Amino acid sequence: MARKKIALIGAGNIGGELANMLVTRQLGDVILFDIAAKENFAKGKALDLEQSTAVTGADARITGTSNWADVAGADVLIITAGIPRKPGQSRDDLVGTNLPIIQDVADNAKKHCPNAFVIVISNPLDAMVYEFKRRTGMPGEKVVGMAGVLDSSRFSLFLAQAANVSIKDIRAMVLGGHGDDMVPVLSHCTVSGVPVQSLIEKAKLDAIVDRTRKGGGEIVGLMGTSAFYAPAASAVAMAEAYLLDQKRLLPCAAYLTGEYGYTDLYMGVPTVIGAGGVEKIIELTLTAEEKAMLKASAESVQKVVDIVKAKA
Ligand code: A3D
Repeated sequence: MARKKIALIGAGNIGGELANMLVTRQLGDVILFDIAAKENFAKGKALDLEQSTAVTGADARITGTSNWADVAGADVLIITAGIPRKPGQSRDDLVGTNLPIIQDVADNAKKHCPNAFVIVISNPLDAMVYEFKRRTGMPGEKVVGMAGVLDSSRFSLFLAQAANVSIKDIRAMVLGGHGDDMVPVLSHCTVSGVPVQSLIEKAKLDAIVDRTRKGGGEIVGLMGTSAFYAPAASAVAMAEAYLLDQKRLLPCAAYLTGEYGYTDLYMGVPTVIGAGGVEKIIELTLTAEEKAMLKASAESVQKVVDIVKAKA
């Protein structure tokens, strides 16, 4: 069987780490695409990484390019094109800069790889993935946003540290929009099936929920730019679920057509990802408090989507 083709649109911090992880896991050949002004940067990163395969033994080709023709026929497209946050900025502050970028990427993706499974990472996430789907007309099951896996990974780490248990045993999910009012779902959160509320006291849990919501900002504050290791690992988990038909249950920004009472909106919900893309959206039973938080989060997403719609 021919190797799969995975195109990374944006060869910056997340793009580079994505390429490294995808190649190390031998999930396919990788195209690192960036704008013409950064073509040599993309080519250099690709060459550096390809040279590492002599040491790691990974069988994969890595190509740096600014030519969309090289992306043609990609099986998976992961989009990080755009600018990241700086300290003091919210994700929504990026909409003015990143909207025309996502529109440019959408137009080219529609032309060159209309059958790809698309994972959008650019912020403001829920609005950017909405615009990508709207502009390309691609089916909802083939266009998802990465945020829930990352937000859940932050939530899981803080819970594992507080309970002093292995991170492997944490089952935790964050739903809703990828903003500071995201919804860490405590009612479905366990340590290998043991409800987390029975292991960690309420005040500590409240602090963990708060830290999770501000988890992206914490890293921007420390580094002056946004996170890239955990975001890349999260998107690789999604790409791998699709490429290997793993049918993993992962929280992703998915296109809603009535689920949880929302229509024509992208928001983080539990999904099953396999060879069909988003094969299923799981509707959890939420507490009244969680439902109210989800409503507030959906309203925040809708506000940014309305800005996008007005400019589109
Ligand atoms: P960065 O290292 O700046 O890389 C972005 C790359 O995109 C740069 O190399 C740009 O040249 C490139 N680019 C700009 N315009 C285009 C275009 N039209 N076509 C192709 N490439 C282009 O940023 P990063 O990798 O740290 O972050 C990328 C995006 O991901 C930002 O918008 C972040 O806010 C976002 N992000 C999202 C999450 C989520 O959980 C959703 C987490 C972390 C970062």
